[in-house]
Formats: sequence, C-alpha cells, structure tokens
Amino acid sequence: MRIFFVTGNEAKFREASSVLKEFGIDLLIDKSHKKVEIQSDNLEDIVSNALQGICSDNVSDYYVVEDDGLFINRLNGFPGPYSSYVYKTIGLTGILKLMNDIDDRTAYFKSVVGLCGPKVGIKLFTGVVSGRIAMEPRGTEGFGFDPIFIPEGYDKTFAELGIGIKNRLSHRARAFKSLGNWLLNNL
Ligand code: ITT
Repeated sequence: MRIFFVTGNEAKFREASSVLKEFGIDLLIDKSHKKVEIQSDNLEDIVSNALQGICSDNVSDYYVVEDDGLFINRLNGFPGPYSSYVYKTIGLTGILKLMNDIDDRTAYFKSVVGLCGPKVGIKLFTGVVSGRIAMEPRGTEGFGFDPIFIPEGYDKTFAELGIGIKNRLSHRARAFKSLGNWLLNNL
C-alpha cells in the first residue's frame, strides 16, 4: 500500500519511509497539500487539526502528518510544540545558553503521527525517546536538534550515532512503527 506524507521536512520523510518500508508500505512525500498548524501546546491537537484540512469525506488516498517537539524537563517542557520556531530563531546555541548552570539536562523527543484516509477517520500514534542535552553540538548527521540530543543508554548524540541507530530508537521510528503495526492489523 502507499501513503502520502504531508511535510516540508525531507529529513523526517527519509526517516519515516525507511521505517515503513519494513512493513511493505511505500511512503511518498506530498508537497501539494498544506500542513496547516494551529498554535497549541498539545501536539495531538496540532496533528488532528492539520488532518481535518487534508482528508475530506470522499478522500481516496491515505495521508499522514507528523508533529514533534523536544521537551526539556528543567525548562518545563520548553521548546515542546514550539520546537520548529525555536530552532529557527535561537537555534542550538540559544538552547545551550538556556541550559547554562542547569545540572539536570534530561529531555525527551515526542512524535505524534496522524493518519487519515478512506474509512479510517483520524488515528493518532505517538513515540517518545528519552535522553539528555549535550554540553555542545556534536556530529554531522540528522537534522534539527540531533547534534545536542543524547539518547538514553548512549554517550553520543543522534547526529554522531547516525540514521541507522537513530531509526532504531527515535520518537519518529516508534510512532511510525506503531502506525505500521496498526495498518498491518487493520487494513
Ligand atoms: P513539517 O513540515 O512536517 O511540519 P517541521 O520541520 O516543521 O516539518 P515539526 O514541526 O514536526 O517539523 O518539528 C519541530 C522541530 O523539531 C523541527 O523543525 C526540528 O527542528 C525538531 N525535530 C523534530 N524531530 C527531530 C529529530 O528527529 N531530530 C532533531 N530535531 C527534530
């Protein structure tokens, strides 16, 4: 089966398509629909709302959208749903500055993936990976906050570990795996 991923982020698309390939699902990038993002501190609401703008009653294809956030515990979950904006404005350096003098550097990434399509309505799948914020950016692979995120059980950042390991543990891999399992059992 094939599914369209409505996203402007090709790195997200590459990671997600490699996960779904293992389920025999072809993921195609869809740049013709727009992912309309409401402002909310809840990723699930952002995803559900975006899907309502994509899937009408007589939709004939399956679509997914995904919204993510990096949640830093001692910053009360900041940047969370504002991660994209914070990445573009203060960036990695800004986040590291906010973490100066903070000992507890624990954080997690959360992904919410939403599916809509014929007879499906809207289904949501989530994935979380815990870890900590590095002292400085390290590594060249991946995208976004990967150079400053060290997943639990490792000493290297996602940008150092590379996509092979990232795709075994990441928030995105977990959310898309649960989508893949659901599709295998229900469609
Ligand atoms: P869409 O077009 O799909 O919305 P986006 O890049 O705007 O793509 P999100 O709003 O879902 O993506 O993600 C928010 C930001 O969080 C994103 O721009 C990255 O900076 C960061 N992020 C998300 N997933 C990440 C990951 O796996 N590794 C590092 N940073 C990530």
